[in-house]
Amino acid sequence: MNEPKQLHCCTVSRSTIVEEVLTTQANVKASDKPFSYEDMVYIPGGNFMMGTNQKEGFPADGEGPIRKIKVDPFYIDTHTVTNAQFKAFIDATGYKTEAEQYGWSFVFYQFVSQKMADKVKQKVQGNEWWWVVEGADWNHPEGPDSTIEARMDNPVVHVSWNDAKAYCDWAGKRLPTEAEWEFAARGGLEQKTYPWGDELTPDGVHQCNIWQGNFPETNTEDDGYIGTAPAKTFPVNGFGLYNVSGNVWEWCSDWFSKNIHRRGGRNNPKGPETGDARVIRGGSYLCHYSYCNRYRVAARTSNTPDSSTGNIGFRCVRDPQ
Ligand SMILES: [Cu+2]
Repeated sequence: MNEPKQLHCCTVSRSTIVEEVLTTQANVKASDKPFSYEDMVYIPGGNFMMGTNQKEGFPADGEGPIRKIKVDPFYIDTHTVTNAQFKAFIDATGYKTEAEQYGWSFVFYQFVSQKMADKVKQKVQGNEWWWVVEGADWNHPEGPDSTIEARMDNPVVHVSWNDAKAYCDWAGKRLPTEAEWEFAARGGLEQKTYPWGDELTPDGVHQCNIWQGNFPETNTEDDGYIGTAPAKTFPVNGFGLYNVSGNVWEWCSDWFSKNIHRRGGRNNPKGPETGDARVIRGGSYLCHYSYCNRYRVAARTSNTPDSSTGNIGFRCVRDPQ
C-alpha cells in the first residue's frame, strides 16, 4: 500500500508546488568553539511505553500500537533552536537555507502583510491557508518585509530537515530519533495524553501554544499567542523541556512510515532505512482539536526533508561523551 501524499492539515510539503526537488547535502564544518551543555538536560534513558491506542488520535498516522521501547541515555535541548541560535550558525558558516535557495516558503495567510498578499501567486489547494510567499525564510518569517528582530528568543522556522541537520553538524549535536523525542517529551509520565497529564487545560490554564477559536478564520489567542511563542514559554515537563506540545513542529531524524513498529526493533529504534518524508512531532500553533489534535504527545506526522513552513522548527540532542 502506498503512503498517503504528504499533505497534512497542519504542515504542507514543497512537493505540492514544485516538481523538482533540490537535494542539497551541505557540508558544514563543526564549530571550533568548545561545546557547551547550556540549555540541555540529561535524559537517563530506559524503557517506556511508546505510542497510543487512543480513539481520539489518528490511527492512520501510525500512532499505535503501544509498544515497549528502550532508549539509551542522551542530552536534549530544553527548548527548540531559537532565531538567535540559528543566526549564530548562519553568521559562522554562511549557510544558505533551502527556503533561500528556492526563494520562497509556506506562510500562514493571516501573517502576510497586505502589500505582500497582493503578490502571492499560489495558495495550496485543499490547504488554502498556506500561501507560497516569495522571500519568506528564517530571517523573514512572513516575507521580505518582515524581520525576526523582536523574536530572537522564538523558535527558528522555515528550516527544512536538511537545514536542521546542517545546524546540528555545526553545533556538535544531532536530531533526536522519534523514540528519543517521545521519551523526552513524556517527561517521565506513563501513557498520558499530554506531557503534563490527561487534561488539556488543567484548572482552565493553558499549557501550550495551539489554536483557539475557529480554524482557520479566528484565533482568539486565549493562550496568548497567534504565531510562535518564545521557545521558553509555558511550564516545563518532568524532564525540564519547554513546548514539546504545540508552538512548532519538531524534526526528528527518522524517515516516516506508518507501520514501522512491525519491523522496528525495541532497542533504540531509528526508523526505516529510507523513505520520502521525515518524522515531525509535537504539533504547532496551528493545531486545533476540531481538525488536528496532533499536540498529543503520541501524535506524529511527516514532511519531506526539503520542506519548510512557518510552523516547523527543531531541537537537538547529543550523546553522552
Ligand atoms: Cu496540527
